[in-house]
Amino acid sequence: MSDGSVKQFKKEVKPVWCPGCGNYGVLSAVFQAFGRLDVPREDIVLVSGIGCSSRLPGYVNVYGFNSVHGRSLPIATGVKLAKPELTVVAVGGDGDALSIGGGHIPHIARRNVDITFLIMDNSIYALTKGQASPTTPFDDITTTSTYGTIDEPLDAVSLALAYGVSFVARGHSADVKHLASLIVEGIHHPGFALIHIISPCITWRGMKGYDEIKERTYYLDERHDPADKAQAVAVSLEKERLPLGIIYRERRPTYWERILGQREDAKSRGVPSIETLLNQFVP
Ligand SMILES: Cc1ncc(C[n+]2csc(CCOP(=O)(O)OP(=O)(O)O)c2C)c(N)n1
Ligand code: SF4
Repeated sequence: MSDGSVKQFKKEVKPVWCPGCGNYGVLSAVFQAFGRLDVPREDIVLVSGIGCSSRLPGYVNVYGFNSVHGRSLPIATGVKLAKPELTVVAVGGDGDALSIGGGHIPHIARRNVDITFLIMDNSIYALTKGQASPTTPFDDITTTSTYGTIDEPLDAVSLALAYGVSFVARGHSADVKHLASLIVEGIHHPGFALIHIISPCITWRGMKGYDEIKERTYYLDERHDPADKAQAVAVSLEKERLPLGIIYRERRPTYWERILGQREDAKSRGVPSIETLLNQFVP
């Protein structure tokens, strides 16, 4: 059983992220959150795609899977369904989550698989050297948009609400304590939890990321009711200052609960088990 300490989750391996990268804040929040879970290390799995942010599982002393670009969610789903008792957390960048991997979000949302997805959004493809990503703001200069981007950016929170994700939150890497609380809440939520994390890349987008975070965000207070979808959609559409905290939360059956329900239903109707069916073909 976990002794609740953060130290047990730290590895000897030192992160190779640039000094000042927002990913350090996310890593600290993950350490703090895991320390508060009361779940043994060997029952936690971190799954990522490819990118600077997707290196995170390599730095945490739990089971980790560094998969291929954009495929963390299908792999995390497989892990969770094979061993539902595990705590499964998927992590990755905005490119990984919303571009190449974007097609997986609606399906995990409608199935409500009980995993937590941390989208570390730095608005750039950082590992591959600064190309415009699906969340790069309009008109920004990047290595692939030297005259400014001409694409509108995607918003992870609005997408999550439209897809029917049952837990939607936003935090940022400069407020580790707040982010750790969101991660704990997301993991405790029975169902798919998507946490959008503003996590600046200082190398390809500069230090302005940190100054802008405080100016461009505000914390939701008790006037916000996360059970009210209309209110959640309304705050998600605010663009001048982005809301931070739990934006939406809904309890509905998880995929595993539905599987168990269907199994019980089949049993009560006398449908033979898989073992019985297989035994008919095995001499
Ligand atoms: C199938 C495939 N396509 C493209 C790549 C190249 N690639 C590696 S990481 C990456 C983008 C990383 O950006 P993001 O997911 O936003 O993460 P960040 O590095 O910014 O944390 C790309 C395009 C790849 N590895 N595999
Ligand atoms: S390139 Fe950007 S995202 Fe990657 S480690 Fe450096 S600061 Fe972080």
